[in-house]
Amino acid sequence: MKHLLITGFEPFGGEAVNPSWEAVSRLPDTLGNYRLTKLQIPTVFAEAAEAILAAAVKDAPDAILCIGQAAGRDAVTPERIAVNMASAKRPDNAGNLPVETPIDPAGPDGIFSTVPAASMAEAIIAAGLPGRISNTAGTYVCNDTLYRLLRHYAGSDVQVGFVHVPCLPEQAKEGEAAMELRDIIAALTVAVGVLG
Ligand code: PCA
Repeated sequence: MKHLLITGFEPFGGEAVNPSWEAVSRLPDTLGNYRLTKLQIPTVFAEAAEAILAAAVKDAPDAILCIGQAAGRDAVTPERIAVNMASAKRPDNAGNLPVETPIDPAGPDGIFSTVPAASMAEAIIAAGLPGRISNTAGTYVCNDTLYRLLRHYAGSDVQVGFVHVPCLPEQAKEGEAAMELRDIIAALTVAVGVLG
């Protein structure tokens, strides 16, 4: 059986919950070919990726899938690419506020995810759930985490991916998109099923 390290973020921006961890923490311990290790990570630039790499050293995963909240999105969105840019509009949970800062001055401008993001989106849609490929993970902590992991695992067999999920109904402001927790869990289950 293969091993998947799957992560969700702690709440940030004054929220009480983060749907990514609410969903990840409720996934079963095995899914398809994979045994799952679930990890909650800090919403802090660089530290989130460091926490994942520390966990990965202990129990070498075959794949790493990070899940994050994307307020305003109306679908579960596998990310195609991470960009070498950190630019925040609000401080992270440690007070960091990078503006127009390269994540790694020696790194490439962008790095494609190494999971089949487009197939994941198609599978979510085929399951009757809202799904869509995303071509930007933003320039906040989620993109930073994906970029650092992809850079670390470049050229290795470890697959690295990221899926953004909508807010929960209790978080969404008037008129803002949201998705029920059970649907987010179902979509993530489908996404994991697409991993080889
Ligand atoms: N979403 C933020 C960081 C943590 C999270 O869940 C982001 O999209 O960068």
